[in-house]
Formats: sequence, structure tokens, C-alpha cells
Amino acid sequence: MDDRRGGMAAETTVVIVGAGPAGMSLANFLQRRGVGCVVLEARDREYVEGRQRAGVIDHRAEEIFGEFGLAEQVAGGAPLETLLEIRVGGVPRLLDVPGLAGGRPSRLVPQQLLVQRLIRSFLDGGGDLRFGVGDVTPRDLDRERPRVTYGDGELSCSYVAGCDGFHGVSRRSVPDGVLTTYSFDHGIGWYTVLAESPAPRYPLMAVSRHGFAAQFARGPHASRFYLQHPTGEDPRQWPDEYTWEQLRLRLGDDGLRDGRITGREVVDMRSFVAEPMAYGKMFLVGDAAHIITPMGAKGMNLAIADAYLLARAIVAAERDGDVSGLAGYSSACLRRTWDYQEFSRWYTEMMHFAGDESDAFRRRLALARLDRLFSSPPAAAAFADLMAGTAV
Ligand code: RFL
Repeated sequence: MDDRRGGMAAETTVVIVGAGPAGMSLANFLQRRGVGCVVLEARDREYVEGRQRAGVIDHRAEEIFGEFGLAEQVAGGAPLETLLEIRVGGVPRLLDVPGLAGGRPSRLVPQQLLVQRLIRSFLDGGGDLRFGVGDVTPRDLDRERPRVTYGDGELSCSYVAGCDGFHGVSRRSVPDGVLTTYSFDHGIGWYTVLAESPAPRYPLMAVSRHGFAAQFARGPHASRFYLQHPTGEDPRQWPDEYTWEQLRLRLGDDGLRDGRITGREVVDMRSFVAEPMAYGKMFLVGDAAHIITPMGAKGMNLAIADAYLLARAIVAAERDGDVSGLAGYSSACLRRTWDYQEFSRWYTEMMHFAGDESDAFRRRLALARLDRLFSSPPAAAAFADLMAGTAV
């Protein structure tokens, strides 16, 4: 190629499928290193920039953006995380997570803001990003020059980056029998509501016999709440009054101010991993290869960390002919993925079982885990290290 401005490029170095956190991180990293790429996104810009999900970029992700001179664009001025509050039966306990991690704070950057900023930065740099592209199909992945066809267009490239999320086409383009997949249902239902209710002082998680609840800031005047709900029930039918009543009960806060509920979603407490994260010249990045529960806030950060490793590997291959990074991409990403899956499961069990009176033994184990976090500095430091994000 490199017709990155023209929109009609027939050849490029990397075709990136999907313009979420994984795809837009990768696109910006490659652009900053002078590697040509085209991003193909199925949805329109408004949809992609409005999708609200994650709220935190961990310290490791900020370091990664910093390495590409993007930290100011994506995280400049974003509030730093300070303390984490875990409320047990209405009694608050505070954990200085950044301090315990050796001064490595995470930042509050809502996912839609991160994506908006990455899109703007890529387009300002002359990047080729095509929205509303239908029928994207990766082909010839085991050949030297794969192709990606879409609508009535076609691109030939050196690498395909499958950044199209769990339901995307990339993983499904791998021939049968190549991937081993692992799925796990945590057996817990989560209901999340976005509300015009003042942000909590600190990120807040609460253990109670009424079920788990959490409250996180989404800007100064809005909160995202999470409520555990009995599986087999659709909590989106709950009257608002009942939702607020449950939140007050679980958070142990009679004075919790309600507000207009602007979003309701049921969140799958499911985990998934596909191995390996590469087939021929295609590399899977982010949710296309793995999903993780929101407990621990690692999904978006894993997507950014995968994109970082892939960008580094492609740059080394293109500039120096060093293909070792590409050969090791899958195993390096999977090591961190499983580490975070374990962390997320550990955290999920602790926060949900500690209030669960249906199984007294399991409950006592979870309470012991929670106590250790507040009484053992090494245990607290290990927790904080994972919250800050582990280095590659
Ligand atoms: P995404 O965000 O799903 O983006 C994929 C993009 O690909 C497009 N696409 C296609 N494009 C072209 N052709 C096709 N055939 C295509 N198919 C799909 C899609 O339109 C989309 O634009 O995947 P990506 O980039 O890997 O990013 C992953 C993150 O979105 C995800 O891990 C996080 O949202 C998970 N997550 C959280 N992660 C955190 O780090 N911290 C959190 O606090 C956190 N909270 C959450 C979350 C996920 C949630 N939900 C709804 C699952 C809270 C929630 C409620």
C-alpha cells in the first residue's frame, strides 16, 4: 500500500477487524510506528463511540499508551483511583490499592471515552478507518498474503488482526479442530444499571446476605451499579423502586440517593478462552480470544495488553525481520489471560460467597479470604499488583 487517506486501498500491511478498544489501540500503536493498516468496523461511528462498558484503565495500560506517546490523549486529566471500599454487612473497610501496588494507580476512563479518543487520534493522524462495513470475511489465512473481503471491497495484507469481540467473524474463520476453547459459567447473575445518582467517594463493593452489590463512578454525577440477582430471573423487569431498595439494603446505606436509570443490562458472569490466539497470519486480540467477568476490571485492559504485544511483534517483523514476537504472541497473551482469569474467579468467589448463607462452609472460606486481604500486607500487595496490571 500505502493509500491510508484514500479509502480505496487494495493492499495494506495489517487489516484490523473491529474498532473497539483492541482494534483502536492496535491501530494507533501501528500508526505511531509507521506500519500501514486499515480498520474495518461493522457498526457506525455513533454506535461504536457510544458503547458504555468498562470504566477503568489500569496502570499497566496507561504505561503502554505512554510508550507510544498516547498517554496524554487517552488518559490526560482522568481521575486517579485512590482507595477501594469493601463494605461487609454495612461496615466499611478501605484498601489503598495504588499504594499497596507501589504507587501504581489506575485511572477512571470510561470505555466509550477511550474509544472516542483513540478514533480521533487515529483519524487525525490520517488513519484509514471504515465504518458500517458488511460481510467482513478473512480468507487465505495460511498463505503468505491473506485477504479480507467485505461488501464489494477486498484488501490484501501481510497480517489480519481479529479485534472483533466475542461474537465477531475472526475466530469463526479458523478451521475446525484448530482451536481449543474453554468456557466457564460462574453460576451468578449480575444486573447492572447506569443511573443519574451521585458518584460514590471511592469505588465501592458490598458483601451482604441480600446479595452482592457495587457502585462505581461514571463521571461526577452518574454511577454504575451492579447487583447480584437470582439466576433464571430477568431483573430488567424489576420496578425501579425495588432496585433502589435492594441497593440501599445491600450497600448498607439508607441515604443512597436515587436518580433516573438510564441503562439496564444483564451481564454474563462467564469466562471464555480460545487457544491458540493465532492461526496462520491471523492474530486474535481482546474479547475475540477471551472474555472475563467484570470482577477485577480486566477485560478492556487485557485487550490493550494483547494489542501492545501484537503491535511490537509486527513492528519487529516488518522492520528487522525478527518474527520471534509473532511466534510467541499467543503464549505470552495466554499466560496473562489465565493469570487474570484466576484473579477474577478468586475475586468473584470472595465477594459473592462471603455473604451467601446457603453454604456455611464456603461462606467462612470467603470471609477468611477477605480478612486476609485486610490483615496480611503480602496478600494485599499481591491483590494490588493484579489490580495495577502485570507487566509483560
Ligand atoms: P469489543 O469492545 O467487543 O469490540 C469489537 C468491535 O468489533 C466490531 N465487530 C465487527 N467489525 C467488523 N466485522 C465484524 N464481523 C464484526 N463483529 C464485531 C464490533 O462492532 C466492535 O466495535 O471487543 P474488544 O475491542 O476486544 O474490547 C473488549 C472490551 O470491550 C471488554 O473486554 C470490556 O468491555 C469488558 N468489561 C470490562 N473490562 C474492563 O477492563 N473493566 C471493566 O470494568 C469492565 N466492565 C465489561 C465491563 C464488559 C461489560 N459487558 C457488557 C460485557 C462491564 C460490562 C457490563
